Amino acid sequence: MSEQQMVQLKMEGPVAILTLNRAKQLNALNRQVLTELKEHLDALQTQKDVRTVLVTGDGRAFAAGADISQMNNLTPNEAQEFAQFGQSVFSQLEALPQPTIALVQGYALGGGMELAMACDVRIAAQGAKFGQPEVTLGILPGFGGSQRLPRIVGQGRALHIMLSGEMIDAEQALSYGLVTAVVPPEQLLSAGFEYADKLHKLGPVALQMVKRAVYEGAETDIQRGLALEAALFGSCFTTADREEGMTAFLERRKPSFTGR
Ligand code: CO8
Repeated sequence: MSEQQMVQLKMEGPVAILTLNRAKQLNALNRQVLTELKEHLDALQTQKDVRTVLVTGDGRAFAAGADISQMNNLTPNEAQEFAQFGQSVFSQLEALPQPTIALVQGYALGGGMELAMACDVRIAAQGAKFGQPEVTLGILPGFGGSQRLPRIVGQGRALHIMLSGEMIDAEQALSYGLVTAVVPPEQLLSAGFEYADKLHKLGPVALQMVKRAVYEGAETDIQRGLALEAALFGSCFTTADREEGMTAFLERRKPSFTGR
């Protein structure tokens, strides 16, 4: 891993916290940030003891977008390659077996908002600002925003956000369904841990199946999506967690899942 540590990984029991650590530049996403993020994801995706991943930013921004000073001199081919690199890192984040929660304080703009959207759940601090201001720079979102935003908030709202380039506040993001909760800034991290605690009482295999059904199903038509759901449903019946969950219900006790 690079010595500068633009992305920190901290473990707190079963929770991994990924923190963008470039506060002076409002956590602008340059190649090094994305590379370090990828290195952490490479490690996390095989760590079964990690049950939830929180993604957050240090300072007064979650992330204010891709690094404009680094993008400014790119050739068309280099720009396409950079977009593909960022997309692949965010797709890797989305495909993590563990649930991921973006904890957004301050600005989540451009690539920063796209990073938040590659997480499964988003919680905002009061005062957070979201936006896809790429059009103000003469570009369009390039780290997956044009694809994920319509899937999350619907085409009309997504087009409004991307065409206007205007920021929306945390309350509006809540009303759009872009975030699921808005909390006081000082409670943002604890809100992430509380959410993680709730997930840890559930079977990790079932959570993983939900992610796969949603994300892989979104890539296909409804008939194939339904077939995928049925196949995943069937495979749950090979797990000890399914047996424990149903037996515990019938015995009127709390289940104790083992992740098998
Ligand atoms: N890139 C590089 N540096 C940035 C960025 C950024 N996106 N955002 C902020 N910074 C830097 C500033 O340059 C400044 O640095 P310095 O102190 O050295 O001058 C520092 O962070 C603090 O920023 P400001 O002084 O501007 O702080 P303000 O509080 O005045 O303003 C804003 C905060 C409103 C967030 C403002 O910084 C801003 O508008 N930032 C840019 C937001 C933006 O346009 N983001 C979208 C970028 S494009 C993108 O994300 C596309 C993703 C896909 C790329 C595909 C690859 C080709």
